Amino acid sequence: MEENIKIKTILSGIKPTGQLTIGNYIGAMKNFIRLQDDYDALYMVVDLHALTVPQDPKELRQKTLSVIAQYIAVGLDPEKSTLFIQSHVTGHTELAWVLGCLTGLGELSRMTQFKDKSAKPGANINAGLYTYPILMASDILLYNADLVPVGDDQKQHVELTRDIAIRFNHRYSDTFTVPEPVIPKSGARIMDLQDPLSKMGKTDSGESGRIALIDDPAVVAKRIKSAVTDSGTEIIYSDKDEKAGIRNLLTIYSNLSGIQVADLEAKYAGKGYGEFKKDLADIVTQSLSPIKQKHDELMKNKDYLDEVLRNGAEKAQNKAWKMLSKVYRKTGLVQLKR
Ligand code: AQP
Repeated sequence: MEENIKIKTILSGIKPTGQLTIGNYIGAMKNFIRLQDDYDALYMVVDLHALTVPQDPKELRQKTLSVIAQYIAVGLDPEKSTLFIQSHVTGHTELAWVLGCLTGLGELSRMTQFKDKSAKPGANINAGLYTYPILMASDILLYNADLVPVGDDQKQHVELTRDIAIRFNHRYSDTFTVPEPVIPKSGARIMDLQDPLSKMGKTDSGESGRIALIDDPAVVAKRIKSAVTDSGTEIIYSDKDEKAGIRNLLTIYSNLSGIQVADLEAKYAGKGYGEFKKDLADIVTQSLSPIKQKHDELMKNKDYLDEVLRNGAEKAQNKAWKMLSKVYRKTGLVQLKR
């Protein structure tokens, strides 16, 4: 008899708060692509999360579509993966309410990302920024995801999601799959080119500290050339803070070229930072040029993007309704007879 094997679900999302960086690509999207063949893959643009910081409505719409175009441009195939926009599916915010009633204020206050973002001068510390991890838990649990590919900075939020899932299952009955984060061994935290002790962020890094997937090649070359290094000469991967700049550039080089860091150290032994940076700029522009080209083409074909999003929303919504109704039933909310 044929065995009925359940295909595992993989899910992740990116906030359309700015242009996607090579940090998003190396830390998360490369795993999105790698895993889409073997899993029921759902990748969304988490536009509701973007509202935790003030957004210009017109720009937000444009950036959201641009992220979908970048998903496809990097190699996500709408025939294999469900690509959708979070706000197109009813259920994310509803489930977040239920989960919020199971989450302690102390747990939210311990989230490093909240502490970092709210400590920034002039930060807009709103309730959404604080409760964001609950909405993220809801995004994941609504689809019973087994695996969540993320960069290092999101690990704590996935851990909170696991705690909430376990708590719900314990209080009611077994309902949610407890998800596992998938974090790359190398490149889980790509650093700011100007401040290599801080994460490269879409909004937190200044323009010269980040490289966007759709930056022009000349801009990419300039940013790499002006990346902060150190007063030494050695191109080595060292944990020392003063080598943070070179360590970050080696990580980017290795991830985009597929060459091991040790081989890069050997290749550049006795050579200067200038030559290393020039080669790295070539590697980065070669990797990003086809992505930019494909993205720009897709952005001219809004009908196609609309169709992808319509199909994605429909597939995701079917799953979301089922889960939400199960959760409402288990928590004791009255359901109408069909
Ligand atoms: N620098 C990074 N290195 C490795 N992975 C990263 N990710 C983000 N930055 C890096 C991973 O990309 C996925 C999507 O993240 P996000 O953009 O939705 O949220 P974020 O983690 O809060 O990233 P930003 O760039 O800092 O967002 P802004 O500046 O808009 O607040 C996640 O898996 C993340 O780990």
